[in-house]
Amino acid sequence: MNNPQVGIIMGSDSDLPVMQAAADFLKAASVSFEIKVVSAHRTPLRMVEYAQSASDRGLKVIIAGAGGAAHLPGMVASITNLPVIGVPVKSSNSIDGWDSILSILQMPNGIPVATVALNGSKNAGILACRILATNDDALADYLQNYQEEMKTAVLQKSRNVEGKFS
Ligand code: RP5
Repeated sequence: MNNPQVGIIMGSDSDLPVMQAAADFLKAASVSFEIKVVSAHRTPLRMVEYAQSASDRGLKVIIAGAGGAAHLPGMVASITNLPVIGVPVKSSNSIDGWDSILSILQMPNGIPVATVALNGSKNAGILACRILATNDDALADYLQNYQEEMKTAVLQKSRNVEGKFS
């Protein structure tokens, strides 16, 4: 995609089934993004180059997903000043997901990572859109409509549940 606003990175292609939902939300919202495998441990210099160049290349938000000893989001956040959203992935080398969560969540003061739920990449995509929508009225409208649709769906579910007992 030309002039990506959001960078989606993940530690391995094995993270893609989880990270796909972030890409899907951005695509549906017509937000330009790039998506790459960048490993903190296997390609540390690529990670540094990616984070150092991200702002100059026009990225506004980075979504970083990783599993196990998940250092990618925090290390990227330590290099760039862009907002970084971390997605803990329950991966093949993850004990039960808590390793991924805590590795991404428990950042030291000064280097924030906005951590979403385990495997919660859809919310990472939505949060990235909310950040961009502070300066994009059309995107803000899209997100407002998205919330209205959720509300309508919940009300319909409630009517369905109520109907079973009336
Ligand atoms: C992490 O190790 C990756 O983010 C992935 O979640 C996990 C396993 O990677 P693979 O062995 O599947 O490549 O760095």
